[in-house]
Amino acid sequence: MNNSVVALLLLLSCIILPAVVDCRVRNYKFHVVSKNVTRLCSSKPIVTVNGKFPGPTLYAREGDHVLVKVVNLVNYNVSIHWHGVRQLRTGWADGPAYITQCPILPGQSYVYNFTIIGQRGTLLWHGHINWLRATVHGAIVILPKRGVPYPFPKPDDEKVLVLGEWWKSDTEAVINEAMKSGVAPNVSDAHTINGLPGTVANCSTQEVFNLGVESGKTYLLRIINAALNEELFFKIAGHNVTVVEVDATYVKPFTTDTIIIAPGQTTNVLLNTHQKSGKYLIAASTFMDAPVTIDNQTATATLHYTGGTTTLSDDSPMVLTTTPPKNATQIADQFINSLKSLNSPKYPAKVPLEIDHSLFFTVGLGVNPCPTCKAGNGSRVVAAVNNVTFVMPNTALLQAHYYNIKGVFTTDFPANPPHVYNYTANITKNIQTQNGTKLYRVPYNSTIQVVLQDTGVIAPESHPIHLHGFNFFVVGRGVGNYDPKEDPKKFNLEDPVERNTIGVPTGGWTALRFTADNPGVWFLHCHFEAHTTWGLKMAFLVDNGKGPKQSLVPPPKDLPKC
Ligand SMILES: *[C@@H]1O[C@H](CO)[C@@H](O)[C@H](O)[C@H]1NC(C)=O
Ligand SMILES: *[C@@H]1O[C@H](CO)[C@@H](O)[C@H](O)[C@H]1NC(C)=O
Ligand SMILES: *[C@@H]1O[C@H](CO)[C@@H](O)[C@H](O)[C@H]1NC(C)=O
Ligand SMILES: *[C@@H]1O[C@H](CO)[C@@H](O)[C@H](O)[C@H]1NC(C)=O
Ligand SMILES: *[C@@H]1O[C@H](CO)[C@@H](O)[C@H](O)[C@H]1NC(C)=O
Ligand SMILES: *[C@@H]1O[C@H](CO)[C@@H](O)[C@H](O)[C@H]1NC(C)=O
Ligand SMILES: *[C@@H]1O[C@H](CO)[C@@H](O)[C@H](O)[C@H]1NC(C)=O
Ligand SMILES: *[C@@H]1O[C@H](CO)[C@@H](O)[C@H](O)[C@H]1NC(C)=O
Ligand SMILES: *[C@@H]1O[C@H](CO)[C@@H](O)[C@H](O)[C@H]1NC(C)=O
Ligand SMILES: *[C@@H]1O[C@H](CO)[C@@H](O)[C@H](O)[C@H]1NC(C)=O
Ligand SMILES: *[C@@H]1O[C@H](CO)[C@@H](O)[C@H](O)[C@H]1NC(C)=O
Ligand SMILES: *[C@@H]1O[C@H](CO)[C@@H](O)[C@H](O)[C@H]1NC(C)=O
Ligand SMILES: [Cu+2]
Repeated sequence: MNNSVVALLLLLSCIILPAVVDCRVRNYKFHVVSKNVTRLCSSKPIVTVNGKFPGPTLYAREGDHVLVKVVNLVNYNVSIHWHGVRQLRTGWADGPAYITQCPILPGQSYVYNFTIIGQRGTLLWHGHINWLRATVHGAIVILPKRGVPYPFPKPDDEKVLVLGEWWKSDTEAVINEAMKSGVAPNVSDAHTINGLPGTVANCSTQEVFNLGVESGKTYLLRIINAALNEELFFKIAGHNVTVVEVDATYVKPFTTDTIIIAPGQTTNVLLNTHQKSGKYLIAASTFMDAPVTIDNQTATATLHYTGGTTTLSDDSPMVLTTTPPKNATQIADQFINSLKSLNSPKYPAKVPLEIDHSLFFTVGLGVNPCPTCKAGNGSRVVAAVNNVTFVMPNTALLQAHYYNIKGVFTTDFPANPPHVYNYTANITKNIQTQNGTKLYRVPYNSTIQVVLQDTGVIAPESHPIHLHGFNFFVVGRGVGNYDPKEDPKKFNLEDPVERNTIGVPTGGWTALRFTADNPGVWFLHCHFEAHTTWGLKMAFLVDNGKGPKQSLVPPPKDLPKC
């Protein structure tokens, strides 16, 4: 065969089999389609990608160019976010509806076009409009560059485990009902592991994910929390795991029997299959240390030693385990405090040491008047950052910025809350918020510190905060009110964990640092979908730099319009 034939064949196989063939350009087709799926012994139509729940895994290597053509074949507006992908200068491909793009309308399509730069590990993709991400989600696996080893023992094999939630109702109906009533939305009916809840009471069907392993091997488990509203504990009976990476950044390895993972976070662990044979329970259950109604169903799966060739007829009894109780704050804290950047010569922790913008953001709930909200007695629960409840615009913010369209947003997002008070006290007065589509604007390459402070309005509660377009370093964390004099003395500026989503502890605070080296409009929001819908969100506007490759690229021709 001559070279051009080889090149053509490679190109074709890269288009048809981007997950299997090693390509520098990965071409994916995501068809958003409705599919009837049976869970908990009843069937309902759900919105899926390519008919799969969870959706297909997107494989790429660090440095690859990724093209995903998303075709919307359902009667909902759609957009997809590549959660944690930096999207350097390609904000048009980030995905949050009305922030970086208008939705893909029914019958339309859009090609997400981005390059994976300086990242390797596990991330996730998910729907980023209304509550579609309940069923529209899947894994992103970024392999290291060819020939570059992992900074930990090479696993024999790897497996993806996507944790999620299942509703018997249509999730769009759940959130619409809650927004009408003004009160909290219904919680899910089950948790899932790779789409399956495990053995379920009052349902004869087996809906158990089976993870087949061989004895004496090392597996890399890529664990993703794709649930809408709940942080999860995850545990495997009879096995400890070694944590090696979170949010596609390497960490100093540590061993644990339980991991805690918030929605939007990913955790890679090594599992040594040191047992000889048998079946071991895998369990995922909610962590919630505030008086909030949760789905308390534990999802279960099976770790099954198959002895080489798959023989699933093993009758040995299952080795059981229980996850911590939902209020096990100490176990969660211990895990979170164990996470440190690898900070090796190859993977240094480039923590900003001089800060240009020092921000203090309260995050929490509020209550506003709502004459039509009967269930809420004439008021509705809202959420806010620095007392601003974010109002979604009708035009995407990035477009408004690029084309200089006036009246879509303002750049007066406050650097501090309007009042100083005891944030974590039981606050019952002055709990109204103000509306706004406010951005915080910074020059290219500024260094930013954000202290996120939970409030006690209604109840203190953990908030997994996600930042688009950047990774940040988690330099500090504590309970109660942040003390700007004493707490910075205890910051870890040496090897803080680097990630894209972090839980603000219930009734406490978290401090982050990042460098604004990515021009565009970047969303910051709670990854509990209920809180985001209520307005716990804002955005940063990062200006273009003056140098080459410091500007947002021009918008693609097929960018959806509002
Ligand atoms: C899916 O289920 C609904 C009922 O929930 C039914 O009306 C519809 O025909 C089913 N569609 C398919 C393709 O099976
Ligand atoms: C992807 O974007 C780059 C610029 O960032 C552009 O050169 C290229 O043509 C785009 N590819 C497609 C298929 O749109
Ligand atoms: C939410 O739960 C309530 C009480 O169980 C139920 O009446 C209502 O139908 C549920 N809403 C939806 C959209 O399923
Ligand atoms: C897990 O690690 C703990 C602490 O090191 C140890 O006590 C326990 O025996 C280990 N469990 C297993 C199943 O290896
Ligand atoms: C789970 O929640 C339900 C309803 O909220 C409650 O009745 C039940 O007692 C809870 N179960 C456990 C084990 O906490
Ligand atoms: C967790 O909840 C249980 C049952 O409600 C209670 O007995 C226990 O004291 C709580 N633990 C903590 C640490 O709050
Ligand atoms: C705030 O915005 C919401 C829509 O997001 C609207 O329903 C409400 O009336 C607004 N409140 C005020 C005081 O403007
Ligand atoms: C703030 O409120 C908390 C909870 O009520 C209380 O324990 C604490 O003493 C208060 N702090 C101050 C400075 O008043
Ligand atoms: C908060 O204060 C209100 C009013 O004083 C009281 O009804 C409520 O029980 C308190 N909540 C907590 C958790 O202390
Ligand atoms: C929040 O904003 C509302 C509306 O402007 C105001 O009434 C309230 O005092 C503010 N609350 C705080 C804690 O700043
Ligand atoms: C960004 O700022 C850092 C210092 O914080 C500096 O070392 C670096 O050269 C700057 N990069 C650009 C592209 O301006
Ligand atoms: C879909 O998006 C378009 C463009 O923003 C908007 O006009 C339309 O109302 C949206 N449709 C629904 C059902 O939300
Ligand atoms: Cu939240």
